[in-house]
Amino acid sequence: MDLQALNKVAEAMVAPGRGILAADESTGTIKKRFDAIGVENTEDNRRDYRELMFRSDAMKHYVSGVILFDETIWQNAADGTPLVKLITDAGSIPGIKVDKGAHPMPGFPGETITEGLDGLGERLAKYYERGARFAKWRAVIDIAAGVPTWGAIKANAHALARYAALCQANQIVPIVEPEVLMDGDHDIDRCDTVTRLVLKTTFQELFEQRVALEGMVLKPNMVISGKKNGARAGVQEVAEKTIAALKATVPAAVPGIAYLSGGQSDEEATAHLDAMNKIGGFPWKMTYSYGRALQAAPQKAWAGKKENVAAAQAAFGHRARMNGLASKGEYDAGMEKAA
Ligand code: 5MM
Repeated sequence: MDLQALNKVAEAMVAPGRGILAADESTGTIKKRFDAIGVENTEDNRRDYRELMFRSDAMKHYVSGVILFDETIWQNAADGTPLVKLITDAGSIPGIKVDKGAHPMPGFPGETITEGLDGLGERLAKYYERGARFAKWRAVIDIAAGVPTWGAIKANAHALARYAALCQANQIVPIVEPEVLMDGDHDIDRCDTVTRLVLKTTFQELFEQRVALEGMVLKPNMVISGKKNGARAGVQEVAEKTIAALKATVPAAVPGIAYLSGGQSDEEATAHLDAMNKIGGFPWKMTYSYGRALQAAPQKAWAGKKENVAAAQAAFGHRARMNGLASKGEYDAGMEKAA
């Protein structure tokens, strides 16, 4: 393992002003997104949609890396150019989602364990050959009555650490994503407690599996109220509590934090990232690795029609620019209206 080279990639992924586009929706998840805009979930439509983002100007300025799904990394654009080449030509880094999804965890009702470790070394070597320089694995931790349990947190953290070690052995930077869901009715303090335990456990497992922290990127949830909570915390409280939780659990050797949006609205996700960077005083770069919060607007603008490609690229460019500014603490909500 060449740690210096891994660190260089990790630093580039979280470079100020840029962030990561999470375009790694599996076929089932992209179907849900396409259903919402009345688009048939065919291989060509998935390709056309992703191609329009990868060809957009925003890629050159605000997108440090793209997380791809297995189908996409092997796909060519309509003119035969590999989609991976469109990404590298834009100066962005191709990445790959390598987990095989969160599955019900036997003996732990209501909880999941992320699978995909078998044969992962060989898969990583093939992805590296195709151009991937980072990977992603997502563990899913729900909050509900009696959940999460210690057993599920520990098993998911262990799998994340095994995955991260395999990535580094194959010269690929692991994005470590332990996502505490915001789907429930819990308050922000419950999210705070669970997030701290999950992060603490994850870093203990990373240590035990000898993962070099300088060669990874953390993709956590923010500390935030559940979506169904009647009295959701405001932007400043989310920013302060997220920074405090991370300072207490994430070692300074990690180059950067790239947050997931987790179901926040576009503007909420941008405002939270911006508020954290305005506060500052932490040892890591903080940026975005958004899926829904970057893509909801372009999907709506595109609606599967060729004549809407420019409008979709503009919508994507706007969100990417807003988040790029937020990664430097230079965003202002007024910019949304102005645009
Ligand atoms: C883009 O969505 C990714 C997951 O797709 P699957 O559910 O099909 O595996 C997801 O892992 C994503 O990368 C992160 O959760 C962040 O996305 P959001 O939408 O939360 O920012």
